[in-house]
Amino acid sequence: MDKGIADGFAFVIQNHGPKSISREPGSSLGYNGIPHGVVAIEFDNWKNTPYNDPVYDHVSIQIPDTNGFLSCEHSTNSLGLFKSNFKNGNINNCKIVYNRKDSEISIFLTINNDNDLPLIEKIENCKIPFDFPLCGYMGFTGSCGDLFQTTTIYTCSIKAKVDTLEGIQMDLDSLEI
Ligand SMILES: [Ca+2]
Repeated sequence: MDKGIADGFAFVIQNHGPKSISREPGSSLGYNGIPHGVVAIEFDNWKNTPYNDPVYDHVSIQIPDTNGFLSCEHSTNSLGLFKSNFKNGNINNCKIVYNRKDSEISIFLTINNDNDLPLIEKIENCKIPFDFPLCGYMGFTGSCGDLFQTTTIYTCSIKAKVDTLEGIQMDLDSLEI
């Protein structure tokens, strides 16, 4: 991601359709309100009071509301988050691991700061209160409002142990964020 101002992007899993995206600009990060949602991992670098965003840039695990719509709301729909420095103009690397057996998600984000050793930011073993569906759509969404920035996804690879259904591992490599 470049050092532009707002708003961020998300890695989204949903069961609505291959072209499903939020129609709200800016704060929705392109996913807020998508029906039949499963989970969104948001990389959010703009504080939006209506969604109770924390005051700092963050990575958060967001689940749908009670009607199944993916939600940016943090007070009711965030399972966990961590403060992040991903908006640095460098290529950073992220790994997201979902373990079906324990219904847990972990996120490992390697931040490549100039002139510094890589910084590892993470949240581990965050409990998901439902089983992931056995099929769905994965993709990236993003949005801007009046302020702009550029996010580039260089590579994304997914590894899944679909034979046992005990674990699904997703590796998202080399995200320029
Ligand atoms: Ca925001």
